[in-house]
Amino acid sequence: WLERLSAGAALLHGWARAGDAQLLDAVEAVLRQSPPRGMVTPGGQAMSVATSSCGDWGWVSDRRGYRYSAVDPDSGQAWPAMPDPLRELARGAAAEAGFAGFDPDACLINCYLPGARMGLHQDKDERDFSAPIVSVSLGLPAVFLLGGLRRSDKTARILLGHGDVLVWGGPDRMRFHGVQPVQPGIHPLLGGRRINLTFRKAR
Ligand code: MD5
Ligand code: FE
Repeated sequence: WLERLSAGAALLHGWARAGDAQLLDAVEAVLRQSPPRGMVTPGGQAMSVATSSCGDWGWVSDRRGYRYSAVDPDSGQAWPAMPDPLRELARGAAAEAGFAGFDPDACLINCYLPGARMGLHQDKDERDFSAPIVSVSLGLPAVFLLGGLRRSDKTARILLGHGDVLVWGGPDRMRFHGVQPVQPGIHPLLGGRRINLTFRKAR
């Protein structure tokens, strides 16, 4: 069911559950071509989340900064194409939340093992902030932190389980957000990990 969190943000509970095995197969195929890897922030901090991408653009971070790249810096090749089931899931979820016509050109794949977390940040490396962002959670649950437009705004905690899909657009697109450390556990399909797919219009 659709839970409206605010004017531009919706949580589609369990939206990605129905096709989860096919979805995971497609994600695993991408990860064989471009395996998840640790990245460092421009400040030199190692990120605890391992990251890959598919689609025309992939998000990368290193000492030179955050940016979108058409090439996987590890393989020297283009990122794997965005599999149709992923694209269709993102388009369908966006439309359900009121953003018909969403056409993502980047899918960031965040792989969390127990203890991995993501600090409070905004997504602002994209060229056009008018497009929404669609986030799909798979595997172990995580506590998502949803803040406001200033870093100091207080955060709400939202539990994200397997198959939950969040859509952020309009005034909510630029909220600060993060993920608390993932707790150990075993998910029947994914085992001891959480994977988050983040679909974006990068360029
Ligand atoms: C995750 N990933 O669970 C999250 C899901 C990232 C990231 O944050 O940057 O890779 S995406 C959550 C999100 C995206 C855009 C806007 C907002 C939340 N928001 O306004 O709260 O790995
Ligand atoms: Fe983010």
